[in-house]
Amino acid sequence: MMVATHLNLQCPFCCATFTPYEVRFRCMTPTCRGQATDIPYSRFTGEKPRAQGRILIPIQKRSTFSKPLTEIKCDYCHLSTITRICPECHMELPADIEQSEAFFIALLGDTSAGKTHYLASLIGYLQNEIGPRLHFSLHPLGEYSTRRWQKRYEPLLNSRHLLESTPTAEEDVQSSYPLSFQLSLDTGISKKNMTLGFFDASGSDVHNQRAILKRYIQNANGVLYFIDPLTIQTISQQIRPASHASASTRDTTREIVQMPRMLRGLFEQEQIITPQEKVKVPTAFVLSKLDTLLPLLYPGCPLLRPNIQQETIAEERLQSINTEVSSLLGAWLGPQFGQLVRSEFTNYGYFSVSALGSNPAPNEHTVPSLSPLHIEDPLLWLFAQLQVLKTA
Ligand SMILES: Nc1nc2c(ncn2[C@@H]2O[C@H](COP(=O)(O)OP(=O)(O)OP(=O)(O)O)[C@@H](O)[C@H]2O)c(=O)[nH]1
Ligand SMILES: [Mg+2]
Ligand SMILES: [Zn+2]
Ligand SMILES: [Zn+2]
Repeated sequence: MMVATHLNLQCPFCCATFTPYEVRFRCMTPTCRGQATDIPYSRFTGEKPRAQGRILIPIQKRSTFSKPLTEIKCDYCHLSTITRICPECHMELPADIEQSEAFFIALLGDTSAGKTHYLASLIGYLQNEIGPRLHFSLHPLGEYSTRRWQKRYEPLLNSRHLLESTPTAEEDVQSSYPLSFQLSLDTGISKKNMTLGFFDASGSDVHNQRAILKRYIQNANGVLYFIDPLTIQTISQQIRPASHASASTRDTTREIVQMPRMLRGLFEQEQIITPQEKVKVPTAFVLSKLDTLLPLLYPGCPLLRPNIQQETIAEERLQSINTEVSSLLGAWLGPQFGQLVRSEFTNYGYFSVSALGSNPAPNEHTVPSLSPLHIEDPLLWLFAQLQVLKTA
């Protein structure tokens, strides 16, 4: 029998929860003869099975109320290891997992809504602009996340390459899991580490309400729901002449209006809320591709004002953006959308962002420059709701 403990740990890679007594170890001796293929690891990463360090399972004697082990001896090479791994996915756990809180954020929305470019541009902006101002640093967590980040996201920042549409979870198992970062907050006297995991869904999985959303919804501490303005007919009709042909001809206005109900349904399905309850997880409704909307905004609109560099989260500014985007969506989608959001969610906000700063020319694979607009707003709002950083 496992010794019960109040402290449950959560894997930053696969979101499994377990007690410290269930943690496993990996022998790291390069010459150890106990190496073997690791099926759970390759199932998780999608990599071909290969010989890896031996998995060591601590045996906790019944009725011993001892502390969980911090190191263990390999039964093959007899050398000690302190490398702890998740009992489910076998990924190496951060050494300070007991002290670092994890926050998972689900990026949802239809195909091409702008989720992946948003995430890439956001991380770059947090690393270079917001982090130094709010005293934190951010990096992909471990080698696995670093590889995923470098392959699927970083080309936008390094070479202004447009990114590929996210594969469905069936096409690529990685889409089922969060992309995790370590956020280190400098509190003056010490450093506070936390994990930030982003579920970047394939729009097709969201649209078809695929089973993988289960993991997203069950673990999300916050939701960023993206709305593509180019799929709202009242908008695309007004901006098409000025923008490129990429303005979609598909009118999904009706689907967008019904979306709060669909999203709420996912929470109900996972029994996170009862049919009588509203969704409590903070949810940001994000109108993407703000650059294409600029010609439609009136002079003095808060969305036209650049964000002022501040050392705190400016809640007043976020509030004025919220009011503005809410009324723009009301004008473009009709009053039903706002009404559905009010009746299905308790904690929500409206935002508008541009990940790129300009509309990419058709058939181009790169953007001439990367100048995001209001990119940090929805995340800083979520941070304030989740008390990730101190607010003003
Ligand atoms: N004008 C403009 N276009 C953008 C912006 N961000 C993304 N796009 C365009 O929208 C397309 C789709 O963006 P993605 O980020 O791949 O959309 P997604 O929501 O991740 O799509 P799926 O992965 O297929 O679900 C991109 O190829 C860009 O052409 C933006 O900030 N402004
Ligand atoms: Mg994507
Ligand atoms: Zn795991
Ligand atoms: Zn060994």
